[in-house]
Amino acid sequence: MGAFYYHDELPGAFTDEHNSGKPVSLEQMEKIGVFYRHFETVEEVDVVAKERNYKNRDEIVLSEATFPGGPEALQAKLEAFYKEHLHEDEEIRYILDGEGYFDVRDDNDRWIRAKLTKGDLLILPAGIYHRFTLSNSKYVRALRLFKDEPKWVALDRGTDQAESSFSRTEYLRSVSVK
Ligand code: KMT
Ligand code: NI
Repeated sequence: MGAFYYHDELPGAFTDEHNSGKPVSLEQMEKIGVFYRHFETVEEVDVVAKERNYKNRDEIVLSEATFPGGPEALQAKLEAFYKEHLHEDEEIRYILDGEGYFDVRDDNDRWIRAKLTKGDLLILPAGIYHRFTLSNSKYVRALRLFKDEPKWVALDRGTDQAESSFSRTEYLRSVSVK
């Protein structure tokens, strides 16, 4: 089941839990445009996929045992996922096994951490600043859903490309009217 809380902003490995003890409600997540559901079966995910017109999907596995290039290559990949960025499309993930942390910025630019485990579906809107990491168990298997050709290029915060992107402008407009 998903857990949502403010990141403690304390030093330590980014794969640590970093739970500040300040929970965040699902209403708060909705206000910043984040969609969350827990589903026992992939059939239930299929219903949402149909409603939202996600026609395609693939599977991603991140684990020290199977990552091409071994643990060092996985660590490098994790560091890339953990750089604050946005995408021009939604980021849609359904956790099949293992666990991971998605951090998203709230409306005051503070990090909210979503701890996801098996059965959790998370949809990040296009244009929201976020980052991802595995937990210390260093293992996740997830479905990635998308509409057509996915635009998964990460636009890093602080670049003109991210700040002036269509998705950023639209995202800020959408949360301002909520
Ligand atoms: C991403 O884009 O950050 C990822 O795909 C992370 C792994 S999905 C659980
Ligand atoms: Ni991303």
